[in-house]
Amino acid sequence: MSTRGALIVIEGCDCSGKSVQCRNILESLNNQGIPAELIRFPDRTTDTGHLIDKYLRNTADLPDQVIHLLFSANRWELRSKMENLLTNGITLVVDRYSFSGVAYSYAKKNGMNLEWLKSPERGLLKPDLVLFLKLEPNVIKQRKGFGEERYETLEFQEAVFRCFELLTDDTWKIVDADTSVDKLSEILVSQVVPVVDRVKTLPLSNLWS
Ligand code: NYM
Ligand code: MG
Repeated sequence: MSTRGALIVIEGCDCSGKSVQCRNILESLNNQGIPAELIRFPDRTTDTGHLIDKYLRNTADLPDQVIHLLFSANRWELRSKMENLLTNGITLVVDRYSFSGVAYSYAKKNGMNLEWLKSPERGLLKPDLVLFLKLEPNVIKQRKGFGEERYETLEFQEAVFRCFELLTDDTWKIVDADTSVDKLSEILVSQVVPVVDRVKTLPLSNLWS
């Protein structure tokens, strides 16, 4: 019987080390003979991604509702590709997902309610594991590059962190990211490998449905 790959999501505030960790996890899985690929949201290479990129770099302005739906559309563009890869036995390491979508929008506190924000995400694939890299906004603030894009202020990151907390469920593991890159990679890989094994014969399901 063919087995499926696992859908692993890495979440966190800006500059919490997600991208480096995603690369390290991928390399480690591949070294262990586990076929895996990296996916990153937003995917800035698609048409929706180009507009999202402009918005984040402050060269385009959009209503909060519009950018929220664009981030979601950017995930929907990849849904069938992701399902194909997973059913072909490829594990996906995903740098940000719907949780960033909801947390960053909800943190704006402009009246968009949680149910409305979650709604366009329903029907996307449900992750098997969400690893949340927890880092104090005060530490994040000192990291190289912080402050270059929209959303990258201490106050907003604190609000985003509190919004992420509202989205946790039993698929989440909160990991203290205030440690060395290598140690953190080791911790994350040790969480991922058993999940890859456990979900092999389980069906895929949909998020928030
Ligand atoms: N972001 C990311 C959102 O606001 N909604 C989303 O759905 C996603 C996936 O984009 N500040 C925000 C979080 C980040 C920014 O992501 C770009 P990154 O991983 O920093 O390139
Ligand atoms: Mg960023």
